[in-house]
Parts: sequence; structure tokens; C-alpha cells
Amino acid sequence: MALQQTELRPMGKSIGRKEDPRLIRGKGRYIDDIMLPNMLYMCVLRSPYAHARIRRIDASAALAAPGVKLVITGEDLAGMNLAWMPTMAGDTQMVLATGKVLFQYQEVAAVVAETRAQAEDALQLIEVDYEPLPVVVDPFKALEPDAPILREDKEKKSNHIFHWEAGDREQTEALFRDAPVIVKQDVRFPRVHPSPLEPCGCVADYNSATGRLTFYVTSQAPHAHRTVLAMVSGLPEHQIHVISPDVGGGFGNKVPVYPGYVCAIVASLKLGVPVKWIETRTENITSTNFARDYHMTAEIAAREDGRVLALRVKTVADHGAFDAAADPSKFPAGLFSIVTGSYDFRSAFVEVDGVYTNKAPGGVAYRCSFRVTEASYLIERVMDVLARRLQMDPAELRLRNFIRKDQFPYHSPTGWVYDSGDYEKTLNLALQRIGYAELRKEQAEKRARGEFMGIGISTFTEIVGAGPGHTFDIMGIKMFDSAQIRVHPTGKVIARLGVRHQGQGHETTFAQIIAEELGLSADDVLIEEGDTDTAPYGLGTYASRSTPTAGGAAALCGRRIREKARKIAAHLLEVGEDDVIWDGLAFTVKGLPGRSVSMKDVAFAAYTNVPEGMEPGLEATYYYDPPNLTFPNGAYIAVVDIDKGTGAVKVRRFMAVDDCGNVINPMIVEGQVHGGLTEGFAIAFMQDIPYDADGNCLAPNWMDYLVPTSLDTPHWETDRTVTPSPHHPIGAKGVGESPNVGSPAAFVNAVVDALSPLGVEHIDMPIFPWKVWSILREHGIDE
Ligand code: MCN
Ligand code: CUM
Repeated sequence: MALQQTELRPMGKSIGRKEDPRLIRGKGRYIDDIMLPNMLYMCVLRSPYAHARIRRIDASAALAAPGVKLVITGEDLAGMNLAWMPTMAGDTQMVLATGKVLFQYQEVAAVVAETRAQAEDALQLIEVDYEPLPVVVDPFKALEPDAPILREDKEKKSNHIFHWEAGDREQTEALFRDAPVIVKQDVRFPRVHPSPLEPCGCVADYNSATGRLTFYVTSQAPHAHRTVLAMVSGLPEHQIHVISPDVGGGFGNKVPVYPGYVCAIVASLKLGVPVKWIETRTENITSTNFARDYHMTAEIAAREDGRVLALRVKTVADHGAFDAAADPSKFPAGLFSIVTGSYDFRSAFVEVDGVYTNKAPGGVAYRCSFRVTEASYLIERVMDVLARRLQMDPAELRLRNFIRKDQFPYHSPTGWVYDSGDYEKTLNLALQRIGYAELRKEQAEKRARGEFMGIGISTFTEIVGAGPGHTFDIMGIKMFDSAQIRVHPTGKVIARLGVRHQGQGHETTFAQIIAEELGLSADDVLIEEGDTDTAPYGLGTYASRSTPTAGGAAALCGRRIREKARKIAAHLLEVGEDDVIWDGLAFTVKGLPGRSVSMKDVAFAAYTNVPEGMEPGLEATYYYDPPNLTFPNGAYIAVVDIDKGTGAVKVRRFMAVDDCGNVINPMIVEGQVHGGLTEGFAIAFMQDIPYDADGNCLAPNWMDYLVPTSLDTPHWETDRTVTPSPHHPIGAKGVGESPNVGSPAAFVNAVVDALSPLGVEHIDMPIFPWKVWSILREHGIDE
């Protein structure tokens, strides 16, 4: 039974998630649920070496193994001009290795068999003769002149990928020259992985009679995938039908096109039957889009009273073997230049250098807002370093430097125009809700007793909603998004959007937006996403862009429907169009409030009784290219206690005040915040993908790469302020990534604050208990 929530005017209400009755009862349809007649299974052979020349591949024994139908190698693909594919970052990536392998677990060959077990068994029979080459895992070593060159396919004989900068170098230097106070801190954001519950996978189904490829794939961006596949495969775009069924978590992992997809399509083209490929957990962690791996150095120039003047940032970005970051094309370091954050710096200069290493390729993913997680963590960490240097309370330092409410729209020194915010109000609410003054008193008492309690603040500014199309594109395609609404004769609606949710609740929130515009209930509106044959073109769900872009399209599309509906209403009410007013629920006659027709009446008339000469039907499509991004923000405060015996950090309290403008569904927003905080907590305390000197991945599964359970997860307290976006059709800003962008700094600041009596100024994530334990022991604290 479906949920019934017939409430009208659903905007801003916590109505139950329409998708949950399906998903919670196991009635979802995920990629591995798709079973087609005559379907075969594909498995991928991966490299045990991080860097090696391939002398020879012998697949004859595998080909002769039971059930095996096909083996594909890089050489086979080279014959079809498919051995390499383009990445979104403008680089190229090997589909199956030719010549050499560049990271451990790189795709070397694919086997297709009648069963998955047969395919896996046959992988063992493929003989590959590797000649190991020197390995580079440290991006700084990769930049040294005598480092081995990894990408022999490139003209440029160096491991340096790109240099990118933003801001004003001279002005920043000048401010640094005269500054009375300068702080400097090296900060590493470790390599992490979004690790969604459902790994990546696909079913490729090529019909040789129709020439049509139906491609089922766990995708956050089905339309973009169709375009890329058309460009890579040479199949006409209308002959590719991409279907992204229920997605079991994406977190950015399901934005890129992966080699396995191309291999499955090639296999289906060759064999004429459907081919399924589903990753294992290890394949997902070791080869698909990782996140972060930023080595950052930040300096702040300030006055003695704490007023900040300038910010200087230098970063080395480790992209692994191929730059497969899923950033907008003109932004090799994503939106990292938002690094001045919530503070009114006079000037800033930011540089990023991208580097190849023998590691898995990437890397933009994991609730990252295109590198805003790194930027936000850096500035929030370094503001605390400055506070400590000046012996100033970190809340006070922030309040002194915030961009003030009356400065919006605010032009940042790196070129962004922040739309709106009230940072002071948000922080004050968080301070008051958590009882900041009392906590500081408690901390002082505990310090006197030799106990380690810490309070960490993070007041972040996010930047989400890419477009606008004039600045943001992916391989030339402008980053707008779309909605199409069809109102049927009985007033029931099907709406399709160009985005594709992975658990964010679009089936509910977008139904709320459209129902609000049409005077219906959310139950009357069915939301469909993920099918390129039916949905209007859109760029997909990532970077918290769905609400800012497709949400805007949904509202404006609803208003477009209303324009036609008003004409029909005038006809039904037998008055002129100008005398018809929309009161939020129905069309009424000016001055005659008793006379009205509802959207349901109008819908029926649209198919039965339209005014003379009017086209029948009631539907509309809207492509919305936003005028600017939206700038959600928040104030997070963590309180931690450290166990001196074990070094374990207990997060005693966590207060998150978010401002994402007008809220469509408060419960869903709270759920997004809980989820993102849990991931931020995991990043701060549990997650890292290290490599040894030979390039072996040391966290290739959930035994070594830790995912938090409900037992690890702290209790989250949430609240909100509302500063509507002035340019968004319903005043909403995105929120999905805010908690992950904002929270790591709050956790780390709290731990550093706890240990500051020992002189600790910084600890790199993840803060495992052993790190804290070692610091305590180094300082002679032994309990
Ligand atoms: N919302 C709202 N009011 C607002 C803003 C948002 O009610 N003012 C609602 C939206 O309508 C939507 C949800 O909150 O239902 C998230 O909206 P938005 O911030 O627009 O983000 P997206 O829908 O574009 O989701 C993307 C974002 C990203 S980039 C990652 S990564 C992430 C995240 O969402 N991955 C997720 N949250 C996730 N949640 C789940 N369950 N699974 C993932 O894979
Ligand atoms: Cu960068 S993770 Mo989200 O944008 O899909």
C-alpha cells in the first residue's frame, strides 16, 4: 500500500517519502535485479601491479573454459579504436590496458560467460606476462625531475597534469608583506571513497535487428552518459536508450563512465545478447572514482585584532593514473576557489597543480560539491590556527570576520557572487543551542583536572547549483536542467526531470514543488527520473544541483502549465482572462470569490472542452538555466572527550545549524544532514585509502576501509535558519552536500582544541585512536 498524504499546499511540509514503501520493503529495482533472456555475465581481470609493462596476454585457456563466450583484451579494443576513452576532465583513460598498466586493480581483460562463476573462474586462466616498472605513489616525488614518466601516451614528458589559479597574486603578496600576523599550515585531505552500498554495474543489451542499444546502468547522470556513449561508441544517440533504475547510493561514485561499461557494451555488440557486469566491493573501492587526495598549504595574513586580510593557498592534487575527475570542463580544481569561505578577505590567491601517480584514477566524488569539501575544511582549520595564535576564541574570530548580511550579493576575491546569507545569526543560534559559554566553563574545569575535552566550530559556505550554463559545461554541454509536466484528464500528473536521484527523495520533494504550483496534493504527482527515452535532457544529480536547477525547472514548468490553465479557466468561468486570479488552490474570479474552478476541472476541460482554436492537452517542458549558483551555509559545533588510556575520541554532542534557503521538505533535509554528517564523521575519524611504496592499495575492502555503523555514529542535533536565495524560483538552495562539506573541520577542530594544552596545532585526518594515543604518550601522558 502506498502512503496517503492528500494534503494540499505541501510546500515546506514534512510529508512521508513516497519512495519508501517501495524501497523499504525490498520492492526497489536495482541494477542487479535486472534479468533479461539469454543474458551473459562479464567479469574483469585486474592488474596486480601498480606499474608494469605488459609483454604478452594469452587468453586461449580462458576462451576454452566452460561457458566462456568471449574474452576481450586491450588489443581487441584497440582494433575498434576503443582502447582509450575520454574523461570528463579532458584527459583520456585506458578502457583495457594496452602496453602497460598504471595502477593496481587496473582493468586488463574482460571475460563473458554463461554464469558469473564461470566468468570469474576463467579470469584465473588468462596469462599475463608483466614486467614491473618503478612505482610512484607520492605526488611530490612524481613532480621531481628524475621521476619515472607514467603517461607515455602524452606529449608532455612529465607527471604534471595542470596548473590552475584564481584570485589576485600581486595584491595578495602586498597584503602579506605588510601584515602584522601570518599563520601557515600544511593540511592533507586524505584519499577517501564514497563507497555506496550498491557498487557500480550495468546491463548492455544490443539488438542487432533494430540497431538499438538499451543500457541499464547505476547512473547519476543518464543523459550525459548517453551522449558520452554515443561519442565513444559511434552509435547514433537516439539509438542508445539509457535507463538508470533505482540507485542504491551514489555520492558522486556514479557520475563517471567506467571501463566496465564500455566492455559490456562491446561484448553485447559482438555477441548480440544482453551482458551484465556488476562490480565487487573491492573493485568498487580500488578502481572507481575516489575523492580528495589534496595536499594543501594555507597562509592567512591578519591584523593583531584578528581581522583577516589575505589568504594564500598552494595545493598538490593527486589524480592517480588518469585525470578522471568529474568536474565541469573549465574547472580542473572544481570550485576549490570558494576557499575564502564565510570571511571577508580583501584578497586571495589560490593555486592547484594536478599530478599523475600510480594510483586509481579520479577524483571528485563523495558529497564533495566539486572540491568544496577540501576548500571548506582548509579554511575552517586554518581559521582555528589563527585563533589559537592570537589566543582568541574561535567563535569570536569568526564573528569578527564574517561577510555581513548587508554585504550580499557579496563579490568574493576569487570571483564568486554569493547570493545571500546571515552568518552571524546562524552561528549565534548554534552557540546558543549548544550552550557554548557553559561548555567553555566546563572545559576549563576539566583542563584544570588534566582531562581533554574539546569544542570545534565550523562555519562554512557552500556553492552549489551548477549552471549557470555560461560558466559551467560538461564536454561543451551547458549545465542547465529540465522538467516536463503532463496533467492528465482526471487531474493526475506525471512529471519527468533531467536529474536522477539516488536516495535524496526527489519522488517526494519534486512532487511537492509541482503540487504546490498546481494546487494539487503530492499524491497526485508521479515523479519519474532516469530514462533517457522519456525524460527531457538534463545533466544529472550531483553537486547538490538538483534543487537549484531541476527544482527551479519544476516550479517554472508548473507556472507555464498555469498560464494555459488560466485561459481554460477563463473559458469555463465565462470571464475574460484578466479577471481570473490564482489563489494558490484554484482559479477564482476577481471580486467574486465564490466562483472558482480547480486545476482538476481545468485538466478535464483541457481534453474535453477547450476554448475555440486552442490546442488541447495540458503539458509543458521547461529548461532552466539558473542565473547564478546558490550559497547554502551553516554553523556546526562538535564537542568531544578524549580517553587518555586509549586515545579514543567520543563525540559527545554535535549541533548542526544549516541554511539552505526555503525548505521544501524539512524531514528530508534533516535526513540529508544526518547522512552527510555521518559521512563527515567517517572521513574525520575512520577513512583513508593508503598505498604502500609498491602501489599496493591497503584498504581495498570494508575490513580496512571503514564505513560507520549506527553504533559508531554520534547523535545529531539539527536546527536551521532561512535566508532564501533571491534568484531561485522558490528561494531554495541545495543542501545534500553541506553536512559533508562543513563537518570534518568541526570534528578536527574539536580534537585539536582538546589537545591544545599540549601545544598541538593540527592533526591530519583520519584521526584514528592510535594517532591521539601517540600524541598523548609523546607528551608524557600515560594513564
Ligand atoms: N531539499 C529540500 N529543500 C531545500 C533543499 C533540498 O527539501 N532547500 C531536498 C531536495 O528536494 C532533495 C534533497 O533535499 O530531495 C537533496 O537536494 P539537493 O541538495 O538539491 O541535492 P541533490 O538532490 O542534487 O542530491 C545530490 C547530493 C549529492 S551531490 C550527493 S554526493 C549525495 C546527496 O545528495 N548523495 C546521496 N545525498 C545523498 N543521499 C542519499 N540518500 N544517497 C546519495 O547517494
Ligand atoms: Cu561530488 S559527490 Mo555528489 O556531487 O554526486
